[in-house]
Amino acid sequence: SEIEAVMEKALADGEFTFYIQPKYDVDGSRVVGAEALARWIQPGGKMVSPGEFIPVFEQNQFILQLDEYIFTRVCERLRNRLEQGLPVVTISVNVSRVHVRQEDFVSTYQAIKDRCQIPDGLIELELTESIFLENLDRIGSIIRELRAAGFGCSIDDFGSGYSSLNALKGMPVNVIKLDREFLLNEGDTGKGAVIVRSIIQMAKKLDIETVAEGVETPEQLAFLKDAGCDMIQGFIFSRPLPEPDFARLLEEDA
Ligand code: G
Ligand code: G
Ligand code: MN
Ligand code: NA
Repeated sequence: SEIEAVMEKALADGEFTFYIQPKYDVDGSRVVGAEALARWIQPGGKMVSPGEFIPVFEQNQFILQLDEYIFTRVCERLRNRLEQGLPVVTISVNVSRVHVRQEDFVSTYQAIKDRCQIPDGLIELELTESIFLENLDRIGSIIRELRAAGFGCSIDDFGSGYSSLNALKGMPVNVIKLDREFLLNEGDTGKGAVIVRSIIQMAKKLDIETVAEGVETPEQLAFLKDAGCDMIQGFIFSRPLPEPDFARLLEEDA
């Protein structure tokens, strides 16, 4: 494909970068974390959306290189801010399920974290719910290794399709990210609302924090606050921002 013809050169030329979307407390008064999201900005300024390139890169394995590249850039940025004494929050980075089939995934990520001297807990790795389709024993042991290496771990897109609640038993994740689909076209009375409330209650009992994604309206926010959701990520508070804009936000917040 067209994308495949240029992807390696694009990576080498620095066309890939990341935006950062803040996560807020339910009152929207404090930035409590953030997610790094890959962006491909081609010469001339054309932005290719992740929706176009991530599926292609998952097919051809190039996602392994892109994820590691984004993760490395985020670690370097954090190191730089820590050295300057600037405020930081926990940043989550997406990891494709393709990684969990690689023998050296955990050791590679740990080596980058160590090289950048990132304190434990400052990076969270987001594993999409579709990892539940992989070997569950293997996923469980990878998550345990990641936690032991000082990474936070979240299940992204939780509830979008594959979740088996039973699988959570063997997965010591510390965060669940509720899929945006839950919030679409729903008041706080529909079946979706009952399910969201139940997931949040279950998560609390399992000592797992919850993030609601794609929150856009005051009604959704009020519902999530009432349901006891811990963190809000969505356009209602902020879009994904270029890194310098996010940095400014943190410094104003501090
Ligand atoms: O930023 P946006 O909402 O358009 O992202 C679209 C999708 O791309 C999301 O599902 C997100 O998880 C995925 N995505 C964004 N950045 C990365 C990345 O660095 N690695 C992987 N594997 N997926 C990403
Ligand atoms: O990794 P994940 O699939 O969770 O990626 C989050 C995606 O959701 C990104 O593409 C981001 O741009 C998008 N997003 C974040 N907040 C909102 C929102 O409030 N509404 C919509 N429609 N998309 C959002
Ligand atoms: Mn994500
Ligand atoms: Na998601």
